[in-house]
Amino acid sequence: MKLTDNVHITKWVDEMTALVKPEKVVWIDGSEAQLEELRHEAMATGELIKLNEEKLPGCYLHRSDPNDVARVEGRTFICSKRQEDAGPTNNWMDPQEMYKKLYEIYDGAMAGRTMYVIPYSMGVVGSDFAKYGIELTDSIYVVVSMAIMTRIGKAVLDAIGDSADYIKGLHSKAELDPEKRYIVHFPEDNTIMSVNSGYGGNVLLGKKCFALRIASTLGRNEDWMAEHMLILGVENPQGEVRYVCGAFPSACGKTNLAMLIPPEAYREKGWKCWTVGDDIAWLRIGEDGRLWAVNPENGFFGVAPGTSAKSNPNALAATKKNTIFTNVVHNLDDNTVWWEGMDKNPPKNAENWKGEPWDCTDGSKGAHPNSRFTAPAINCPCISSEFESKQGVPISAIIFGGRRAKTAPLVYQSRNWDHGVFVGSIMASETTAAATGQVGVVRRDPMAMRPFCGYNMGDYWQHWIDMGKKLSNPPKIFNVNWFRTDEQGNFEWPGFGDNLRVVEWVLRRCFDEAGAVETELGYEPKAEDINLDGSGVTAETLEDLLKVDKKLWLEECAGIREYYAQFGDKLPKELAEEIDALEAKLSE
Ligand code: GTP
Ligand code: SPV
Ligand code: MN
Repeated sequence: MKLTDNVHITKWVDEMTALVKPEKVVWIDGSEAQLEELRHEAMATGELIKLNEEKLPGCYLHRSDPNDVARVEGRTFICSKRQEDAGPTNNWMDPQEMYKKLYEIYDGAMAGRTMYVIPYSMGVVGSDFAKYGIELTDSIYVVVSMAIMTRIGKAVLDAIGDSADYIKGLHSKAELDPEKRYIVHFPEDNTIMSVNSGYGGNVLLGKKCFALRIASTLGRNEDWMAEHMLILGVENPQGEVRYVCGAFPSACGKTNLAMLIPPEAYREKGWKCWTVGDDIAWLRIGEDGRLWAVNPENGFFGVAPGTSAKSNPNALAATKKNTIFTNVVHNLDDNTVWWEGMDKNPPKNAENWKGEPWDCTDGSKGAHPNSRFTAPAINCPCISSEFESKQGVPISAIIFGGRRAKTAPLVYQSRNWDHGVFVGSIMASETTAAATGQVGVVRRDPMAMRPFCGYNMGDYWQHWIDMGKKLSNPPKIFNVNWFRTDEQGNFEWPGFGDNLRVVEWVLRRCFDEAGAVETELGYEPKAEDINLDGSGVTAETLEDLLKVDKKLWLEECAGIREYYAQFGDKLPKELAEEIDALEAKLSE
């Protein structure tokens, strides 16, 4: 039964139905009864495995195809009419050509299957910030995951009313053929098409496809920003909560920073941290001239390996009920899950992420390095009271960061907004398992948006600069690196909860409460400006972590120039001036 009379929706659903030819069409109303029915259906086919109801109530294990475990950046396209609007960092094809190619693949792709129609909202339904989408899919895993990650159902259709203002999304697992796998965005048509994949980042279309690639384009046209950022509230002993956004590339620590537990010495004094978001921020200019952030998501699609009671107890706690685990170890003794880094007791009687018998002593990994949990945000013990706030939270600082074994210091502050945009634009990080391809190679990932910017990156930088001009009270911009290593390759900074020591300095800088010294890169704390009490880090190590190696940075400048060159005259003049200025300072 159709749940709406909106002709813009019904006409499109009918057209897509005629294309993919499902056996039946089911509209998702968002009721628990309907979702429960679907979970049962998925259990019968093995698509979901019900886990131990006492230990993990409402939790399921899902396995994606072994050839389909991460985002496929090489097969992700931005199909704007003009190639220059997609820019050099995106794959591009002429929209008409791409539609033709995709329609051939979609033709009859859902034959014999059910097509689900999922109305969903990014943001609180009915709020000024919310944007709506409809995803058509032949996967129950997608339906039940979207029910965690977004707000779904009839209420969304009611909010859309008879408007044509919604994002169209068509997903089909089709044959899961990696050669015919495409994740395609038509920003000029507000349309997303994803085919031949079943992996979260490729198929939960509200997330990277809509909330970043399509939304970044909307934001450019409507004077706001869609960013790959966590949103964290830090409450000091005086009870003031100050908010920061952090843009780190995939699997570089956003979820961990967003759910940070203060070190003991901080907890004793009354410091607390609150999670507003762990992956995506939509940012707008408030009437007060500050930047305000909302998290458009409703759940966490977090990296499982490494998540433990020690590293991130809040994330672990969030996964204890109503969670879907993907590609982790199945402990057959008590029907629970496990992954590398959870604890030191891998299960003896278990299946690995592929569902094969797994011997934890044979040296093979039990969980896929990009295995994930899909958990409701409300499960998180430190979820912010502002999580559902309609206007969002005011941002004091933006923190960029990446994985750099050398080069980038522990922390530095930019001189001003434009210089901060420069700092974001020159981000580089070692690649991770979040996307297919080589792991551990340094690549440029401006603002952690390289895989997610829906238009020309040069225009995107210009948009950042333009937004700065419209903010009378802009956030201060910083860069951090938790991943500097010593000669032996060990991390020099303890990271995780201890990152609050750096964030404290960052926030104090925003309120003129902390000192700094000027370096070639910007402002850095003096070693005594960072509280090391109980961290085990010596002042000497901290000094080392803050050191700027001029020779390495001059090499970095050459790399930045080479990277910038591909943008031609799309490179904002402000950034061209900043690289000149940096090189001049390093050459003094
Ligand atoms: P996406 O969900 O892919 O966008 O990733 P994310 O940025 O949320 O990354 P996440 O917080 O899940 O961290 C990924 C990996 O980085 C995990 O293996 C963590 O253990 C590791 N990590 C996170 N924070 C730190 C840190 O402060 N220091 C070190 N050394 N590792 C960290
Ligand atoms: C990322 O890769 O940045 C993620 C996971 O947050 S995915 O949804 O796969 O993009
Ligand atoms: Mn992410």
